Amino acid sequence: HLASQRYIWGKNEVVNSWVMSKPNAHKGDNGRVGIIAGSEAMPGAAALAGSAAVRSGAGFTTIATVAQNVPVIASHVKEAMYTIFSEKHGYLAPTETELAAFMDNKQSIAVGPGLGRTPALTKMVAYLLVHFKGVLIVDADALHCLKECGPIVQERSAPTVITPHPGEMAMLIDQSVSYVNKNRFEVAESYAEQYGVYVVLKGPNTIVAEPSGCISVNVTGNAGLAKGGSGDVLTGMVAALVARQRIQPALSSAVFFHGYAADLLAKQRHVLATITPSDIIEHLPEAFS
Ligand code: NPW
Ligand code: AMP
Ligand code: MG
Repeated sequence: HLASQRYIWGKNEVVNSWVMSKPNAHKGDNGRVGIIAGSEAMPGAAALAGSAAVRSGAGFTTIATVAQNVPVIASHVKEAMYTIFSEKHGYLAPTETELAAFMDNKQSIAVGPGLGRTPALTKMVAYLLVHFKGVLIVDADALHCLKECGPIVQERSAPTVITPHPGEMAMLIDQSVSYVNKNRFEVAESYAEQYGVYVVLKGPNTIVAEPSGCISVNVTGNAGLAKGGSGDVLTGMVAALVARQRIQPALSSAVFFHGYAADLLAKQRHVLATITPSDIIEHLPEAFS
């Protein structure tokens, strides 16, 4: 059956639903966020996601990555803490003990940016799906493990969010990218309902589909976001917002602000190709204001 409700998530919806941090809040109240990201060849994805989480208000951000990445990432994301996971050939291969310790106390964990696709990643995603009780955000390479994870996706009782671009969505449903692009509402809605997950189907006019069938459509963003790393930034923002607000509106608002920062930059720059994902993070304060 088709969605009971479809709506545009615009500026009024964002402003009216926004939950301000309490004046007497301490860092623990602002959310403990985990980011599992990066491999030897892709430290930038972890830096972008971690930096975006910090800039979006996460009280504590901890990045789990390979040891050799920590100095380079930490020089960009000074506010984050770091967990070094075991690795194999430059890719993360954590033990269950390492994963269990990392999950402890976190309201949200994002897994995927820059991890590469390895058998160890499938084990890691399966472990998180079964054992993590907070909001799990599955992005990028981690999305490629979901089909192999089977029924544990549906069986999970804590919330799961997936953030595929159209290429990743096509892979998940064994269809072509053009099929996804022609049927965006139906694809997002039916996946969300079938698997009981929140689907953030990216691309111009990103859609957020809830397991209940509700769908919101984003109206911000522009082609300045069409650059490697934009999605990694969004993942960090989503992880931060869901850690301290209700999952919806947090998802729709994260998508709104990501695009709104790009729109602010577009007004200043005119040449969209000069916008970078790092610029998006720098313009988040202006966008949030
Ligand atoms: P084509 O060939 O472009 O037409 P992949 P990925 C297709 C990390 N990154 N948007 C596309 O088709 C990520 O976090 C690290 C996008 C192609 O076949 C991941 O870990 C960075 N793609 C890893 O790289 C910065 C679309 O889907 C495939 C599409 C791989 O992620 C970059 C691409 O998907 C990057 O974020 C659409 N609208 N429509 C870093 N600095 O460390 C169709 N496609 O192979 O999963 O590649 O998204 O780059
Ligand atoms: P990813 O492909 O994972 O790096 O994610 C790309 C991000 O940039 C998503 O949030 C997309 O919605 C956004 N994006 C990419 N291209 C465009 C575009 N032409 N217009 C609006 N948003 C875009
Ligand atoms: Mg991506």
